[in-house]
Amino acid sequence: MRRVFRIAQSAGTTLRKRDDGGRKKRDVEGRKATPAGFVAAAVSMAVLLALAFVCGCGKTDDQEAPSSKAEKPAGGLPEELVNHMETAPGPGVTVVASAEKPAEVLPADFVNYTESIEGLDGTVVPFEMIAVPGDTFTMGSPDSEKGRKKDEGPQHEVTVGPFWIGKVEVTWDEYEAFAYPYRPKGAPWMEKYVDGVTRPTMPWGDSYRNFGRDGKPVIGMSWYGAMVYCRWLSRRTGKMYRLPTEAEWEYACRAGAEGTYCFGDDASKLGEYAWHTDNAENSTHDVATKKPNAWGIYDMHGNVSEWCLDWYGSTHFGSVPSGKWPKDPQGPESGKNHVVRGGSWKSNADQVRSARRNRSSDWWLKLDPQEPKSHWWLVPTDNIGFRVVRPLHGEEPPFPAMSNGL
Ligand SMILES: [Ca+2]
Repeated sequence: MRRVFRIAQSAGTTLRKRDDGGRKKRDVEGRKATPAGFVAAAVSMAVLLALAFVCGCGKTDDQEAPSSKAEKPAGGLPEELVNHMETAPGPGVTVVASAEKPAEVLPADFVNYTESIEGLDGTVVPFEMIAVPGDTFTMGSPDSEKGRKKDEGPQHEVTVGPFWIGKVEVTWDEYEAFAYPYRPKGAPWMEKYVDGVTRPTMPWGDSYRNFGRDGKPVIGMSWYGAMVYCRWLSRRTGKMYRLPTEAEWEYACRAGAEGTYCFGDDASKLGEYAWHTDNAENSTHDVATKKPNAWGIYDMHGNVSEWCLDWYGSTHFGSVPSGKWPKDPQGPESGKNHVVRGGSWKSNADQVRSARRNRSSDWWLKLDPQEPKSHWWLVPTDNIGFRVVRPLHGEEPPFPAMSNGL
């Protein structure tokens, strides 16, 4: 018998910068939490409560919200590298358990959280992570789906473990905290900022492509640049961040929906959820200015396409017999190009579908006048960005070899 329960509802967090001139002080206040709630679907209340108790999520609307304070991240980092973290109740994620596949018992601190890093000139740059309990879902699209490409099939069931994913695409504020933390101003930056992590050279041409900077998703970085950012963020925070696998990305995009988009099949609603070619007016847009999906994640459809961890393989979905996919599957062991997902402001309605797959392309290097080509920036990719995930389990991916950035 399949049993369904809802573990939590969304909550909001507001942050305030502390104007004390100090770069190490962060202040978070005004947190608002909505008590967790349950939705029973076709099960008895007794079964529901028992299952919720086992999973440590046994709060009702009449009870207090879960503890909002998490322990400071460990890792032996110096105080100035330990970032403030504030947590909030998790998303409205439906977890399905069965006798054959019991739901994983998630730790109590597996909840949404906001973390801050130091941005340019000592500014505080918060970013929010959404807790997504793992589950089994159907990856790919059916033959009947409008706009479907052959590489989206065959559909296959895969299981992903629990992870957090960025509520929004990585912004310029976040990426430049990594890329250019030591713009020379006569300060002794050597002692303050050198941390052993390689960083991008300046791009050729205008980084922002006349789209603007504040609130906008970072664009134009190579897959290598996105990977090294994740490595830097991991060292900076004491938590392991990486790019999402293609399976994690599609699971988070769908947010439980099996149709064409996260909101169903009705393309007439797409403008409510996505910046794409019909409404973007040839530009990226501020993140989180369209509706989120059911799990509170923004811009999975459109705005900027998003790098994934995996190599692309056009026939990869058919490479494993049905029912034999390992948990947390990844793409081919090697390849030439990496996966890009979600479509962008340049994409039409078919190209921003949940199952749509894209990949880097050799021509992305051709407009770079530099020799050798930059492995940090790809000149034509004014529509490519990324978001980070933090898996609950698993090891950090190997540091990527210096590559052509694709
Ligand atoms: Ca996107």
